[in-house]
Amino acid sequence: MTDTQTRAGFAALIGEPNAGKSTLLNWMVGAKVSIVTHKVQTTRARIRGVAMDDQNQIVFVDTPGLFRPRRRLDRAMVAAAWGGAADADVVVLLIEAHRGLTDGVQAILDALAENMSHVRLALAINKIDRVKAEDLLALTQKMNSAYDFEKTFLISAERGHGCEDLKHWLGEQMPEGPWLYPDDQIADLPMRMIAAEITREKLTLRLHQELPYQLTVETEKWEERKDGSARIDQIVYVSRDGHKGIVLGKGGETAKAVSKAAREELQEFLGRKVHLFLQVKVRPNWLEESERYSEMGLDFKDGNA
Ligand SMILES: Nc1nc2c(ncn2[C@@H]2O[C@H](COP(=O)(O)OP(=O)(O)OP(=O)(O)O)[C@@H](O)[C@H]2O)c(=O)[nH]1
Ligand SMILES: [Mg+2]
Repeated sequence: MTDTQTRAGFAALIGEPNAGKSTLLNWMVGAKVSIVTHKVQTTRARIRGVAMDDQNQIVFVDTPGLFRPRRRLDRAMVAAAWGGAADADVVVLLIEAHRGLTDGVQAILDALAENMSHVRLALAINKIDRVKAEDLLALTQKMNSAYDFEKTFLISAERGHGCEDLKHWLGEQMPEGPWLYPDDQIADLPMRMIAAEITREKLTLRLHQELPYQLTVETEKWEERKDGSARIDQIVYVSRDGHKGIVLGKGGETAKAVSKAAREELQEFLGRKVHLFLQVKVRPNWLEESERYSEMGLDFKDGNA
């Protein structure tokens, strides 16, 4: 009887911006469902990805990075991250091996101790490919004297090192019960949102400084065509006139390159032809508009101090 008992639950990934949470989620799911860039604050909302370990189902919850919020969007992102942790059966804190116990990590540990001491917490030291093995032992000890983690994993989310062990352990920690999603479903994000995220990733990779933070992408229209292809219309909202010019680039070059890269990835994801049309609109106040937040899957009210 125990052989057929299934388990299912939620494992939230939290950590500082850039720790590798989205990379780990994608590895666990076996597909890219959450966008990844080398820049901080890439993920904006809670994204779920479904992974199976034998008969155990783990619904991974990718969260925005935790940092000291300043603006409304920051606050909504950080609130979404803590919300993801509070609802999970197990929380995995990701830190970067080469950065160690930073002030930012310490702040997260303090907040966990204060508000979330009931939450089961595991530590994943990520990016072990960037450090020497002997440094890892010292960091493991330092982290475990700073907080009483249930378990520590040494991983490289990018290369997959240690990830199988982490998945297996999490599978065993999930509560007994029926699966929450069909076992062939990998994400619960609507396709139009995944499509917008892919375009935002390509923009973030190509644009410099603060600009990626200042823009948002929405899928405006999605049309299924008779020939099996899809026509997708998206709007890139920016807050200033000058930003529109930067997103478009000289002679529209930047927008064209972004649109090509996004279209190629979408075609691969969907397995069919895609016609992608991007439009850039200036909307000075979009960072204060509740509709923009609901499109991103964030709670506008959480952005209030
Ligand atoms: N060397 C190395 N780089 C990694 C590893 N895992 C992730 N990265 C890189 O770290 C950067 C950030 O990865 P993300 O997965 O976007 O990080 P995140 O924690 O989701 O970041 P936010 O969404 O901004 O909070 C990317 O450039 C990844 O390629 C790893 O194991 N080793
Ligand atoms: Mg992320």
